[in-house]
Amino acid sequence: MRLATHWRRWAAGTAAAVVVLPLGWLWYGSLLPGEYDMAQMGYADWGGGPRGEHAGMTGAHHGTPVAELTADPDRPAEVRETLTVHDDGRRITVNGSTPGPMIRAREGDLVEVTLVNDNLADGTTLHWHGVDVPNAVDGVAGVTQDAVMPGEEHVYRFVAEDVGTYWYHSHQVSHEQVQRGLLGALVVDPAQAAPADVDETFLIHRYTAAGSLNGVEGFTEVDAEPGDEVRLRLVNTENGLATVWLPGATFRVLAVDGTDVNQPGDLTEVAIPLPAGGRVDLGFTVPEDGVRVDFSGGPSLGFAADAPESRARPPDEVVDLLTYGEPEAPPFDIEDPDRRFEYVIDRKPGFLDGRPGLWWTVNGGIFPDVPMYMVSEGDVVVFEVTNNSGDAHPMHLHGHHALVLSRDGEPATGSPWWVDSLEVAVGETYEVAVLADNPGVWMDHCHNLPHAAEGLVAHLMYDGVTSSYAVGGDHGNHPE
Ligand SMILES: [Cu+2]
Repeated sequence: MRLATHWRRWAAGTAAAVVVLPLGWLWYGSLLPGEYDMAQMGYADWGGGPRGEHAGMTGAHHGTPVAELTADPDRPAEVRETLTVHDDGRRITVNGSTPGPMIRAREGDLVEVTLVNDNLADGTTLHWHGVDVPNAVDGVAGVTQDAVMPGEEHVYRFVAEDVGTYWYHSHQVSHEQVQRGLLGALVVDPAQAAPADVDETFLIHRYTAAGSLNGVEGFTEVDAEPGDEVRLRLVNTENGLATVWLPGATFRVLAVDGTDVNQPGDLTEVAIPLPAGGRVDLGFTVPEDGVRVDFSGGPSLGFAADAPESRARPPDEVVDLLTYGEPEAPPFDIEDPDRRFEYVIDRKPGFLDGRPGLWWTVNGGIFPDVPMYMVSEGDVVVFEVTNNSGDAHPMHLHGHHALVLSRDGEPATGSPWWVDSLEVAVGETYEVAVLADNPGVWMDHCHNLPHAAEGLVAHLMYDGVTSSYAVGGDHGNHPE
């Protein structure tokens, strides 16, 4: 009897050890050091124990520091703004409001923005979403700068070469700061082009459960007359897909993620899905009885139209940008890419910095065991992005425009479809091509920002570039 009890205890103890010891090892091995250099991840061979202990984190390779990848420091700015961010306990405002002021530039202008952190205890940054800025001003805490602490300032300078509709937002603790309002629009007008009669920009955002347009829930009347040509710029600053529809109206999708669509055709009774982080510019002529624009989450717009008595449901059909518009030759050779990368998104149980959970994986690894996609300047790079994770992901590559080549093996046949924010639905595979023409270390992450905070982050990094910053550390850099 005694022997049997001992035996049982020994067996139970051994069984527990068999389970617990490897789990403990996985847990221990997942711990991130207090500070780590993102740029070293491409070279690091993580050993056991807290990450980075064995990784030789300090200055192991040579190259141009990220901080030196700037616009011409001697060129005076055409557009100058100061943006002061303030936490009022409920929302984060920019110059006293959220959304913050729109920054409007003309193609070729040098834009200089001074960020002032009034009182954001976590620190903050500004990221220029969709604009191919020099890497030093990409605004990612711990990768391209240190978080700007209360009382500090930081200057961003870039030439507005990319015409179109963009936005700015925090990239420090971004899953909180963006949702609470640290965001605004950035529009770059072409050097020469006649403006539309009505040119309006709306940021779609959920401060609460209800959707809002430029901070206004419900109906917004836009100043317009029948016969006006309208350019309606829409920015989805939420974490999920937004749906937009224009009941009964004829319209065109003029631009996607800032880039004009080639020969866009007329559309009626189709919904427009807008990924998190993404933008569309819609064009229409206001008819006699006006135009109404409806949005998922509740808000709506009226152009010479009254508030709807009851909101229409979105049309079943959606515009498919894979086939919309007319094709055009791409500006670089996509037939024979220099590099092909896989970006496979999935989920698995494990530890993220010591926390157990069901975490996102990239190519099978939980952050930071994810690829550092290494490229050389001038490379044509094809990414195959596959989503096996059971949830949709709006994928956002910094510093580059990506050209969609195919979806689930079906080639793109419409207008060149350039994206920086691409919705990859459950089970989908997209092939996109990128010209590596902007040296630096660039995030390539999910713009459902809580997902990014849960590790759905990888980086594109150029040969010959070294980071100047570290995640964690004295500055508390936490980009997601
Ligand atoms: Cu995601």
